Amino acid sequence: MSHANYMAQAIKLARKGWYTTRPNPRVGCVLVREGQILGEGAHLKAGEPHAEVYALRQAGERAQGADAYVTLEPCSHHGRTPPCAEALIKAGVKRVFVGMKDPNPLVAGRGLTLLQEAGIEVVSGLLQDQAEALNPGFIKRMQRGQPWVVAKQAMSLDGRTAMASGESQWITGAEARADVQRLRAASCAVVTGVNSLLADSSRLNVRDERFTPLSGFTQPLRVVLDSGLQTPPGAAIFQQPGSTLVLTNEESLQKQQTARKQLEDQGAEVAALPLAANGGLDLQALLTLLGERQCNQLLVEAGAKLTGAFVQQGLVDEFYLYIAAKFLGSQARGLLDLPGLEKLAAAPQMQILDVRALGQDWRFQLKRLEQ
Ligand code: AOF
Ligand code: ZN
Repeated sequence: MSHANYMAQAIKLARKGWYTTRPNPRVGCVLVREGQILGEGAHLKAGEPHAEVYALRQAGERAQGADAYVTLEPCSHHGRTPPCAEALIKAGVKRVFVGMKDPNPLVAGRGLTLLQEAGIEVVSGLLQDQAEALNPGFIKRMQRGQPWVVAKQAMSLDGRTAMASGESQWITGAEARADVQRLRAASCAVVTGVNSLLADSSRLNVRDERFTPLSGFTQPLRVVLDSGLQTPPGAAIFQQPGSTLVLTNEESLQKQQTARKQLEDQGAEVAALPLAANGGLDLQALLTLLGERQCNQLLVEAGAKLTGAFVQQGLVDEFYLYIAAKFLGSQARGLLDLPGLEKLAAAPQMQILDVRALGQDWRFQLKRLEQ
C-alpha cells in the first residue's frame, strides 16, 4: 500500500465523526509499520480523545518506529485533551504524514514544529484536497470566524417551489427527504425565516432514527429570523428536542416584551441582530454571531426571499438543489427572489460539483463560483 492509500484510510476513518465531532474537526489516524496497520482511530466527539490517541492505544508498544497518517496536523495545545504531537513523540513514531495544517490559531503549524524538533520526519499536504473536504466548516470558522453556509431548496423541473396558494408539501420523494435529514444532521445550525415557519409548520430537526443521542448525536440549533417577533409560541418547532434561537431586531426586542416572554417560556432564546441596508436582519452579523457560538456549518432552509438574500449577498458557499420531475407552471412560486437583478452579467453563478439521482428526483450539488 502507498502513502496515499494509508491516508485515504485515515480520511475514511475521519468520516465516522461526520455528524458528531462539532465544534471540533473530523480527524482520522492510521499507524503503520512494515506494511501492517497497527492502529486506527477517529475523533468522534468534542471532549473525547483525538484520533491519534485511539490509534496509539490500539497499537500499544508496537507504535515505536511506526509511520503515522493523520488527516489534520496533530495538535500542540492543551485543550479539552492533551496535545497529540506529544503523544506521538512519546510513542516513538518515526514519520508523520499529515493531510493538512490545523487552521486553529492555537495549533497552526506548532504541532508540525514540535514533531520535527523531536527528530520526527514530517510530510504535510498528503491528499490535502480530500483532507480539507472533511472540514469546510471548521476551516472557514477558524479562518474567518463564520460558519460554512449550505443552502437547500427543492423545486420542480421548471424551477418552482410551491403552487401559488403556497401548497408545497412533498415536492420531492422519500430519498431526497432522507438526504436533507443528513444535511441537517451534519450542520451545527439550521436557519429559516418566520414566513416559511408559518407556511410550512417547519420543525427543522433531525428525525432520522440513525441519529440518536446514543450515537453521540445532538440536534442542530434551530434559528428563526423574525423581525416582527411573530413566531407563535405554539409553533411545532418548540415541540422538538434541541434548542431554538429567535432573532429579531432591537426595536421588536424592546417593544414586544410579551411576545418575547412567551417565546422564552417555550424554552427559546430571543436576541437581536442589527438591520442591514436592505431593511432585513443583517446576515453577515448572523454569521458572525453563529461563528462566535462555534457553529461550523449553517444550513439555510428557507423560502425564496431569505435564501435569495443569502445568495445575492454572496454568502452561500454550497447549494443542494433537489429537482422533482414535475412541472408546476408559471403561476407557481419561483426558487429565489433576487431583487434588482436585471443584467445577465450580474447573475449569481454556481459551479456544479455533483449531480445524482435520488429515487425519482435529482440532486445538484453546487458551489459558489468566486466572481
Ligand atoms: C488532533 N486530532 O483528532 C482532533 C484535533 O478541545 P480539544 O482538546 O478536543 O481540542 C480541539 C482542537 O484540537 C480543535 O480545535 C483542533 O484544533 C484540534 N483537533 N487535533 O490532533 C484530532 N480533533
Ligand atoms: Zn490532538
